[in-house]
Amino acid sequence: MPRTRGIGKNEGAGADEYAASGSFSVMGILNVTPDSFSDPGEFFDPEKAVSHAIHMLDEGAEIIDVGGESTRPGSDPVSPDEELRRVVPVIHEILSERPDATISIDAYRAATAEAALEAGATIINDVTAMRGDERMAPLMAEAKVPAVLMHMKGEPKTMQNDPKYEDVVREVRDFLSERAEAAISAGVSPEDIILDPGIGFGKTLSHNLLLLKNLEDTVDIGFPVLIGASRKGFIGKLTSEDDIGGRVFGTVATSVLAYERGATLFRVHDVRANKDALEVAAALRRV
Ligand code: PMM
Repeated sequence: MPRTRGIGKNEGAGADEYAASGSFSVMGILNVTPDSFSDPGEFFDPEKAVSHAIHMLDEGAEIIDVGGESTRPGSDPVSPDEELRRVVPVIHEILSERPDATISIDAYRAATAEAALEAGATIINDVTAMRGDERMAPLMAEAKVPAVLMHMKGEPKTMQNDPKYEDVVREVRDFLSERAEAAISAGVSPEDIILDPGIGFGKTLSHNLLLLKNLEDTVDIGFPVLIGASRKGFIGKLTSEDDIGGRVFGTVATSVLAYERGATLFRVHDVRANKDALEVAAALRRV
């Protein structure tokens, strides 16, 4: 079970209280996978994964989001055992090197999330918003840790095949409100709920832009909002940047624009660049 509650700098605070503080947290992405779109195989080796996590903590990440299954468009699921083999030792090792690190587990299977919590993770990041495994809602309720509920249309294998909405902003807002209510009915504390519009998950370029532009609609639901736009395809389209590592500048723009609209958590690959930009944006808000 989790050793600490709360996110990032605010140890002990609920997610809601954290948002009210006007601060932000950078969540560094650690994909322990051979096939994620942005860093394919780079951190599949556990030693490399741990040293990258330490690097991101040194760059100012408040949270490390550890995932063992790629959710890139077109990807296939991995077996539950394989997912566990990838993430659990890495979480143990990060915490043995940095006992104060806050670890989030990027998983939709309750068994994976539970094993990660036992290994010391203290946040659950579920891209299916509890729809991928019926045991996830009771686990979130029992574990009493912050939980990210994300919008996704369809599933990773096919989600980018011509996604359609009548009104993407309204549909994503309605979905996230409904999921937050479902979590509360299952016993999750409202203070632990974090919402995420799911940039790139069953969305075209214009869907992603509309969601970012109208992010206040997601913020107005009343929970802290996480944004995960880092290096995603729509940034490559806008900047004509095929090299995924070259999408950092576009990513930084999305972070600052999302912060201005009320997001407080930023799931990114390039911690330093995003953190510096967000520090400047936060200073402007404070003056
Ligand atoms: N994106 C990816 C994976 N997990 N979790 C949340 N909450 N939000 C996201 O946008 C998100 C996620 C896919 O991106 P990656 O392959 O770079 O990890």
